Amino acid sequence: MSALPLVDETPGEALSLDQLTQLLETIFLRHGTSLEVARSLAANCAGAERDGAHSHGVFRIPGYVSTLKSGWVDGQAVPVVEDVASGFVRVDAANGFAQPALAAARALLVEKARSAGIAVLAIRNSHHFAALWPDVEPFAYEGLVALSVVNSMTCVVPHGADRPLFGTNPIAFAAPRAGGEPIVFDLATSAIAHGDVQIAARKGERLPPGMGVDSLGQATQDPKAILEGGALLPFGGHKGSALSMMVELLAAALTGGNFSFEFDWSNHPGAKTPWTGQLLIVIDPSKAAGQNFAERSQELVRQMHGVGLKRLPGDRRHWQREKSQEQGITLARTELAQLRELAGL
Ligand code: NDP
Ligand code: PYC
Repeated sequence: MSALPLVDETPGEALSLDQLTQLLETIFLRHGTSLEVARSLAANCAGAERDGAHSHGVFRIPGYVSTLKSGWVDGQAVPVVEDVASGFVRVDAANGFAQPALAAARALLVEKARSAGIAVLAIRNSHHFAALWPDVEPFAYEGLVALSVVNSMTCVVPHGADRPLFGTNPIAFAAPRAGGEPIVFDLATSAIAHGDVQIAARKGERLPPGMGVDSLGQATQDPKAILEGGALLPFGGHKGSALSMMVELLAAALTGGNFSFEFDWSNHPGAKTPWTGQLLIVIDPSKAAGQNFAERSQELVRQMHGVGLKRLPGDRRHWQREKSQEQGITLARTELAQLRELAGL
């Protein structure tokens, strides 16, 4: 975990989503991925940047590139999909990225969820370096409820322990809502995502208290001390720690993927992508008893607003999405120059 140099954040040009996606696709192709993988990762990363999910937007591109160069991940991998039971699909991502593995299994997963009412997708031998909400949100647009977990790399100290073991292990959930955007949340089970610690280090900013410890296990607000031999803490003490443990079990033990502590990338300098697993559970709420689920979601939101809530999880992304659609996606000048260089332009 090495800290990054301070960068010039001066805003540069604004790009449309298509322009940014195309630029990122060119970078992936230039660094050895198949067209399918390039398209999948570019769309994911550009969508994150459009929604202001900066810790998993273009900030990640140098990490993808160094990982591809290191030979740690197979950018040409062809996922192998297995139909194992009426409600269970398995995918071996073949040491490739998780997003193309999900794409390969998606139609079968939805078909099973619609016929059985629920279906599980277990992805193993996969690398996930992105935000998790893009994996679940599309299901909710199709009227389905989706939950996903993915484990990452050892950098989180379990509550009550002395040393890191868990990954930052996010959980994402999406549910349809009548008359509004789906309800979506996506959260790391660490107090802060590793990507946000890197961004704070890059900007020379301090973190709020309670996020991590230094190499001696002492509480610190210095992101560099966390990145250079320190570690993160789970969010919410023993509660976040239990959720992180659950993610290790579901995303790794259940799928056949690696736990966050099980892979060793030390022979691949530049490798940054966790080689783990991912689980998705998709439910068709039309099978449930009672009123229309999407109406019930809307009723819950109405009541939450009624007690004074101003912001739902996902609202900030949608506000930013609208802004990006109107004004384009503005990247820092240096960031855009770096992307163009990586694209060979
Ligand atoms: P945040 O803490 O920023 O946000 C977590 C969730 O809470 C989001 O859904 C967010 O909605 C919502 N939220 C935030 N603030 C408020 C508020 N004041 N009121 C209501 N809702 C709020 O995310 P994290 O830092 O935990 O995670 C960032 C990203 O990192 C995630 O996309 C995650 O998937 C990714 N990640 C990926 C990993 C991997 O292995 N691939 C590992 C760890 C993290 P909104 O988005 O609208 O702000
Ligand atoms: O931000 O914690 C993180 C993360 C880990 C892997 C990808 N993102």
